[in-house]
Parts: sequence; C-alpha cells; structure tokens
Amino acid sequence: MLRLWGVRLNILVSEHVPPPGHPRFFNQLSSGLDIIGLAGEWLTSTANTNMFTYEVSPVFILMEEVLLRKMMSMIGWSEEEGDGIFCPGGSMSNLNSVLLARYHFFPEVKKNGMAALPKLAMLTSSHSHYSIQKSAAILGIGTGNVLLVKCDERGKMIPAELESSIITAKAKGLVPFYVNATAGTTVYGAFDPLNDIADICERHGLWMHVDAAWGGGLLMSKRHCAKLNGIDRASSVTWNPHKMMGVPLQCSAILVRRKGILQECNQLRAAYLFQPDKHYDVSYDTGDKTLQCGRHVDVFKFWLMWKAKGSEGFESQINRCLDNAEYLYDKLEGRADFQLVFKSKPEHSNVCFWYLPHSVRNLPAGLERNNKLHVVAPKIKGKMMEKGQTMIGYQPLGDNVNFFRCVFSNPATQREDVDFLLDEIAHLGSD
Ligand code: ABU
Repeated sequence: MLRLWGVRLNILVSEHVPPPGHPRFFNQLSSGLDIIGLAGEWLTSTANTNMFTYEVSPVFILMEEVLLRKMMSMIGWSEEEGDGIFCPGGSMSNLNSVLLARYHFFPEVKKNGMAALPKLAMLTSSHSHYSIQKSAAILGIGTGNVLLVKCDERGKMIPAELESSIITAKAKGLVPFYVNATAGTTVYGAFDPLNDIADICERHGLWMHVDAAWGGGLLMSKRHCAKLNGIDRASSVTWNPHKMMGVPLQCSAILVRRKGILQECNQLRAAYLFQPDKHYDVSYDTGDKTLQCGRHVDVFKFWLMWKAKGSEGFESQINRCLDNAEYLYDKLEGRADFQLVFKSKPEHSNVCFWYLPHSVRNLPAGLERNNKLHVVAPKIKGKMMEKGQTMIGYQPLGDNVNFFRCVFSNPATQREDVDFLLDEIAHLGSD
C-alpha cells in the first residue's frame, strides 16, 4: 500500500521494480540515466523559464535553433530548407505533422474549419504508432478515415499496398493528403521502405511524414544510418532524442521541410507576448510556431550532452544498444525454450520472442497452443514485477498472441544483463 501525504492509495507498489534508469529495465523505448543530461535537466529547472519568447529564454532559443539545424542536416536537408520545434513527446510531434500537412494543402482550414474541406484521408501502416490515428481524431479528420496499409511479416509497409489503398480511396471520393512512414516501429522496430514510399507520395502529390521517433537516433551511426535512406525526401520528420539517444525525458522534435509553415499554420499573434515592435529580431520569438503557449526547455540537456559526447559519443552508445539486440537474437536462436516472433536479424534494438513452457513446447501449432501461449507472457511479467529484478514488456500483434518485446536504449546494459533476463524468464516461466 502506498501512502502520500497521509492518504492511503489502494494500489500495489513493488518496492523493488527496477526504474527506467536501471540496466535491466527493458520495458520502454526510453530508458537509461545520462548524468550529463541529468545535470542539464537540473539547470533547466533552476532557470525555470519559458521557451515562448527570446526575451525570457535568449540562450535556450539560440541553442534550439542550432540543434534543430544539426538534426535537419543529418536528415539531409539543405540550409535553405527546413524548420522545426521541440514538442512535448512524439505524439505531439506527429500531431503537428498532420496539422501542417492539412494546412499545406488547405490553408483555409485555419479560419473556416473542416466544413470547408473535402473528405480527407490519411495513410499509415498497420504497425505504426497509435498517435497517427489519435491525430486524426483530434483534428476532426476521424479515425475511420485513417487507412491502415498492410505490412510484410517483418512489419514493414508494403509499397504496392500503399499505392492501391490511395487509388481505392480516391475512387471512393476521399481525398488522401498524408502518408506516414515509420522509421523504427514501436513493437518490431521495422523500417518502412522510405524511398519507395517517397516515389508514391510524389506520384500522387501527397505529404510524406516520417515518424522516426524511435529510429531517428540511427542517423548518428555510420553502421546503421542506411536504414533511413530516403528520409531526406520527407515533408516532415518526428525524431525523439529522448529515446535512442538517451536524452532524459522529454525531448522530441517535429522537423518540417517547408520553411515558414510552422509559423503560418500556428500563429495567432497574442499581443501580450508577440509584440511586433520589440527592440530585437522577433523571428526569435518562436512560441507562435507551436500548438502550445508555455513551453518547457527541452533543448538544454540535449545540447549539453552533444557538447560533452560529440556525435561520436552518441554513435557509440547507439551501436552498443544494437549490438546488445544482436546478442540477444543470437542467444534466442540457440535455445529450445524460446521462439523468435520473426526469423531475421533485428534492424533496430527490438527483439520479439515467446517463452515456451514445457506444456506448450510440444503442442502442434493451432488454437490450443495459441490460447496457452497467450497467457504465458502476462503471467511471467506479473511474477517478474513481484520479484523486481528486471522488467520487460509484452503485447499481442496481429495474429501473434502475447509475446515479449525487449528493447535496448540504455548504453549501460551489458551482455550479462541480457543473460540474466533470459534466465529470469525461464526460471519464472517453468512449469
Ligand atoms: N511512444 C511509444 C513508446 C512506447 C514504449 O515505450 O513502449
């Protein structure tokens, strides 16, 4: 039982569950504890300022400009193109992308609303993040008008399915305007084929967003960056340094290729904040580019980390996480008590697998086996939480019953932590 200020809360709280900073925490895409980032976060709170105007955050605003420009150059955009802003999480960055795409094609929506528009449709893969559908709900487009494109067995969007969905939608009188491609899906860690998707978007005149919230960090790695080939052709990109780059939560950017559109789409010129006759260049008052008014300083910890580690530092910590994923994959391949969800080396740091207790191991494929297997991961996770030595997530996906998803984003994790995880699952799950 947990007591807070004398109030007894009726929830079970384990005293020992490893926190997200622990090297044996494999439960979330954001994990780890970066000491430099932590120092940045402390200093940020000490400053206790707001990112809406240059007059109250002059240095942080300049840092944000520098880092956004760096991120855009890694995407492959020239100095002449691109703009961006840090947002409170990847879902908000994705929401911005839909808002900007709709404004790009239908600027009248800002004044006249959705009633002035045809029936819009958006496309995204069946493995994509739920925030794309949530954005459609928020913006009045409707989740029913988000067309889910089929993926291959590895979780990648199938380009031919995308094109046929676009053609079918048009034939039904819908107006597709936006395609989301994912670079690093949440569960499988799959990278959609960005160049093929870009070709289709160009052919049909559609906005291409790349949700690289999870996979964007791989741009820092010479060994892995080719997985994002084609990202430079995107109209907008979401990239969360608080995931693969280990920046303390939260730190997420929406980057958009068309300069000026963030300001045009979002600005409402509140006279008490964004006075045009200030004594400095008011283009540094970036607050009117956003959906928010008050905005937390998310950039300083990231800037400090980049200064301290350099790009090479980020590169080596990202490579280490992906090496750990390969190590786990190789281990799983060699064990009869585990089964991989798909048989190909991890592209990102996600590794998906089932634990097979004896009672399931020898059953033939079919309903009985699936029903039994479905309850294994939640049962093990429950015991794991009680014991509190490690933590990993699980979910069903498509036809696959509950399976474990292990993700590595903490560079402090060692191979012995991976060994521990497997032994712990096998120990808790044995029947
Ligand atoms: N925004 C996706 C985070 C999901 C996860 O950490 O598992």
